Amino acid sequence: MPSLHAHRAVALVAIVCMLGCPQGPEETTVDSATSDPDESSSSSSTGADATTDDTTGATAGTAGSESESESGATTSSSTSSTTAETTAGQGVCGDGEVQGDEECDDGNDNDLDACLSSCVLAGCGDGILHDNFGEECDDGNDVEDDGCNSQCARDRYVFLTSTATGGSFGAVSGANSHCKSLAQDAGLPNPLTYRAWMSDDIHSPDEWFLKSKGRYLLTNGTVVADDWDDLTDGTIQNPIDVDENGVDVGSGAVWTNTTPQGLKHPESADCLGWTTDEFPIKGRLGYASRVDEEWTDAVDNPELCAGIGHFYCFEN
Ligand SMILES: [Ca+2]
Ligand SMILES: [Ca+2]
Ligand SMILES: [Ca+2]
Ligand SMILES: [Ca+2]
Repeated sequence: MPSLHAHRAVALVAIVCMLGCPQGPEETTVDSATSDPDESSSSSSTGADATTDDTTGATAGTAGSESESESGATTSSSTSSTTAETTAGQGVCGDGEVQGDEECDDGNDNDLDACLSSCVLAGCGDGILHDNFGEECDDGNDVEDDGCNSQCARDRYVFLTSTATGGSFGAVSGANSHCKSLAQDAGLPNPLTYRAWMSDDIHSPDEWFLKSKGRYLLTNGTVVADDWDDLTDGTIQNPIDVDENGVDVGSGAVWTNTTPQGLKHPESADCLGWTTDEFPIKGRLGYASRVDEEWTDAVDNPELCAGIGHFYCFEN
């Protein structure tokens, strides 16, 4: 066993010296030859040059590789130390990489996309309107009754038409046009979005209306419902008895043919698609003074189309 170790030791020394024992006897000889004044300067110089070249080459190579190695090590340690500091800190918002407390970092200054320039995810309540994400408004607060609620849904107006008519008014589209016209004349916001709360024999508000998460208000500010679900749950908070100008009409029949859920009434009666007021054709209506289901579906329905009714107009 010891002899085996000895062999290995010798072999290792041999390998080590083959790879790098620069102070070999030949070089020493050359060095002494170089230092010999009798040698011609050229040969000495040549020898010295050769030796120096070798040595310099080796040294330069070693120095170079050491230098590279050191410089590489220095660079990489410097980089990793920088990275470590950055990771440990808040990072740099805007560099395109998510670090520290950043929720996101898309590397741009666009606040209208999914990541704000402050590296916070865009959303309802940040005070920036993101209609591309379904926000109707964003007032940056959680106050529900200031026109923009905590779900970023805005208020919508509802009114009872100041006018009334028999059951012939050019179909639901005629009623819609009348709602738009009255809303526009009254200076209400988004007048061209208005629709009549009305069904014909086929369609209904459930299909036509945007099911808002925001409030429905009378034009005098009174709350009718907190949202679509509240509007269609069978009762409303206050009667829809105020017209487009904020005037309290008080009561009146209203053409609807619509259930409290916003659907076409199962026993549909719509004055032949709201195109006739001739006897004995009938239509269904609601009562403007009511908050129970009779607001849209009166118990004594249907009524003759020769009677007079208002419309409920909703901002959509
Ligand atoms: Ca960043
Ligand atoms: Ca952005
Ligand atoms: Ca927003
Ligand atoms: Ca608000």
